[in-house]
Order: sequence, then structure tokens, then C-alpha cells
Amino acid sequence: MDKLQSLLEERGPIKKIGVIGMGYVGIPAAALFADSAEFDKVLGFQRNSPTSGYKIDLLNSGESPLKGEEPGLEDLLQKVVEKDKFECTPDFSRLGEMDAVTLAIQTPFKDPKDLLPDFSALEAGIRHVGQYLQPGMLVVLESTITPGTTTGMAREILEEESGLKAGEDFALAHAPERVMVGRLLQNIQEHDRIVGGIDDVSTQRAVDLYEPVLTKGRVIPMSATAAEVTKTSENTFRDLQIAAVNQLALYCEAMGINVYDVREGVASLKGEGITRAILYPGAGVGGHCLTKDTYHLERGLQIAKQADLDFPQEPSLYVTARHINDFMPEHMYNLTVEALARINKNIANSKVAILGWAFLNDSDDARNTPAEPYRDLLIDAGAEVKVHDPHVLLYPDVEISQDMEEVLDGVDAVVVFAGHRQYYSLEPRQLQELSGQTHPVIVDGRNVVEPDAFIDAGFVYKGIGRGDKNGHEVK
Ligand code: SAJ
Repeated sequence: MDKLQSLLEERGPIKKIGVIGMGYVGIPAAALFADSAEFDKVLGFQRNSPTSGYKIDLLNSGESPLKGEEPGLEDLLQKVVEKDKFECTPDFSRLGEMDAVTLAIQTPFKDPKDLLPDFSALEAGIRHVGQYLQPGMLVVLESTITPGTTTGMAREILEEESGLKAGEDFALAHAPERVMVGRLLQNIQEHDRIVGGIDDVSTQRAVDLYEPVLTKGRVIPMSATAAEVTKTSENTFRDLQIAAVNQLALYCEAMGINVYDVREGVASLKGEGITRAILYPGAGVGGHCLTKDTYHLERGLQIAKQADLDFPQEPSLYVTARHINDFMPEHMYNLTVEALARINKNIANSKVAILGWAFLNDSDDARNTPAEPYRDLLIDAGAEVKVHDPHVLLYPDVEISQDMEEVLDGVDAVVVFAGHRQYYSLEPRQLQELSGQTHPVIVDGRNVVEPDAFIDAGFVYKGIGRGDKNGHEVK
């Protein structure tokens, strides 16, 4: 029996779990571990920093510091705090009491151009674990990371800080999160869980950690690097699919046809073994995941490469997809300029209302929102810009209003950037009145309005992929 196996058997089943990073991933994960009868106690580790120290008391009173609707989370937190199965602490020395520690810390990119991620927060977390690591403990990285990080940077820091050896004295694995805001608990319980250890013993120990919290999901074991590539490529593929339909939308605009007719046609080919997952074009791709995971995968190829890559003299398809999706806010700007020009208005002296600051419809999450580069282009061009969003209340250096009338008052153009439910009932006459314009402009980046209703009311309409309408006669 290898050394690690016997250490784990000596330690027995996992009973105490530490979760580092009280955010969108760490909080629901800790609550579900704590709610499982398999485990005795869960500690949530949170630095008592000026920006996020407030979370400690909030969590210890059973309240969620997460913004926005998260079905079931508040009740579950109340329950596990009352039962003393969950506690949040800034005391990292208690890590040494744990059987397993998971790290759910953000891994943004400093600058995608040179493929350099900002791992500073993750490194600090791993170093904390290394300082208190005991033989027989399991360490799991849940953050989305560059392939090669678990067997590379993470292993090195843990061994350096602890003097212990991964795969001999402690178990090490990667089990990437697959959650979406608005359904965090459900995603953790129902999505299959990718679990990849640096060796089979580590993989099995990590399976023992995650299996108890899964309801519909099943565990899919593999190597740590395969798990890292699985996570980064599933988001890269989604980004690629979105780029494919965004490119199609741009083609349809140039060809004078409706991308949604084409989309319905393409999606109609069904049957034996045929899956046509054609997604939706739009004003851009935001969020904390699709905007960076391609670069994690590309960087992973550089650091985890074990053989020469045999690839044609072509740019990476994945990076090209990123560039196409990053172009969409600029395309929205071009559509706005074109529309205003149709009524002899210049962007420089125009008032523009942006509807929807969140990166996702019906959410308050505005991380890497595509509306921001669009707004920057408008302001650089001298336009006056107002922003409306029913869910996003605060955003650095951007004033966001929940008062539609105030935002639309006297505007020349209304530009839809997020598909929030309420925007599907935008009413042309009401908008026209509020704008006070005979020919207001509407640019629809999420296909929320019926073009003819606005065109008939005298609007200048532009829509992503609506080549069949974008050249309409102004009535
Ligand atoms: N978007 C489109 N067209 C579409 C779908 C999305 O333009 O057809 C845009 C959205 O408007 C948004 C962006 O893409 O701006 C991202 O949307 P998303 O639905 O992918 O939301 P994320 O980024 O929160 O969630 C993704 C999901 N990944 C996959 O489905 C492969 C989620 O399952 C992951 O858990 C999450 O990334 C993550 O945390 O990695």
C-alpha cells in the first residue's frame, strides 16, 4: 500500500472541511458540505480585509453576502449555522485541523495579450494552506486555472511551505467549479463533477469529498491536467459557439437577411446523433469565465506541452473567437453611428441611453460587461450617455439608474445591451414620448423588440443579425 494510501486510511473518512474564498463558488460549496450528514464541520476562511472582511459576521449570522437572487442559499446558511456545522473565520491557523481544504479564489487575467494570469490571490491562498498542511490532508483547487497549475505551481508552493511531498504525504486535486449566478446550489448538486488528482489516490480522496453533495450529478474522475483542460475548454467551446453565431449575424447583416430565420433553420436539423447547438448572437460576451478561460487554455498549452504541437500556420481558432466576441460592442457602436447618421445626427452631440449593464440577462452580475467598452467608445466620441439596469445598482465610475423615464428623457438613441425580462415589453410610443424625438434610434443587441412595431412608429431600427430590417425606410 503506498504511503499516502496508508496515511489516509489512518486518518479515516473526511470529517472536517475548510473552504478558502467566500464568494460565488466558495459560499454555496461550504453550505452544501456543511449540510451533508457525511461531514461534521465546515470552516469558511475569509481574510478580514477592508473590502471583504464584512462577510465574516454576515455569514456567521447565517446571511449570504452575495448580491442577487440565489434560490435556497439563505435558508441553507441559516440552517448550517444554527446547527453549528458551518463557521466563517479569518484564523487561517485552523487550516491544520482540516481533513480537506478547497480553494475557490478568482483567477482573472492581468493582460490577455501576453497570456499572463493574475494568480496573486490564488498563490496567497495556497501558501496559507502550505503553512498549516498536515500529513494525510487533501487539497483541492476549484478555481478555473491554467492547465499545468495543479501539478506545477500549486504542488511547488505546498511542498515548499510544508516540507511535505504531494502524492506521498498529502493528496492534491483539481475539481473545477461549473456554477452560474442565480442557480449556484442547483449547479453544484446537479452538474456532473470533474475531479482530477495528481495521482489515483488523490483522485479517489477527492471523489470521497464531492460525491456526498451531488444529487443528480455524477463524479467524472480523470488526471489533474485533464480536469484543468476540461474546464477551460468547455468555456472556450461555448465562447467559440457564440463567436460562430456572432460571425453569422454579421454576415446576415451584410447579406440583408434575418439571422434568426437562419438560426431556426440550422437548429431544425435534428435526429439520430445530430446535435446542432447553435447559440444566440448578441451585443457581446461578458462575465468572469468565457472572457478569460480561452487564455488559460492557450497558456496551458505553453506550460503543459509535452510534445511539439502539430498545427497549421493559422492563428488559434479559440483566440480568433475571443476577438470576434470582443468586437461585438464595437459593432454595436458602429450600428449606433450608422442609425444616427440616417437622421443626420452625429454621435458627438447625441444623448444615448444604454439599457442593461449586467453581462447576463435578469442578473445583477456586471463582471466584464460588454456594455462598458461600448460606453467608453461613446464617451470618447463625445456622446452623453445614461445607463439603466433594474438589477445592477452600483458599478465603479458608472452611474446606473433604475428610473427608465429619467434615463430615456430626451435621448436620441436607445441601445439594448442585456436581455432583461422588462425590456421585452418596451413600448415604441412610450419611448418616443420620453425621448421627445420624431425619429428616435433603437439598437437592439439582444433581439428583445419587434422591429416592425418600432419602424412603423418612426424609429430608426438596427438589430444584431437583422439584415432584413437594418436598411428599412424611415417612416
Ligand atoms: N452569450 C451570448 N450568446 C449566447 C449565450 C451567452 O452572447 O447564446 C453571452 C451572455 O450574454 C454573456 C456571456 O455570453 O455575456 C456568458 O454567458 P454564459 O451564459 O456563458 O454565462 P457564464 O459565463 O456565467 O457561465 C459560463 C457557463 N459555461 C458553460 O456553459 C460552458 C457556466 O456553466 C460556467 O459555470 C461558468 O461559465 C463558469 O463559472 O465558468
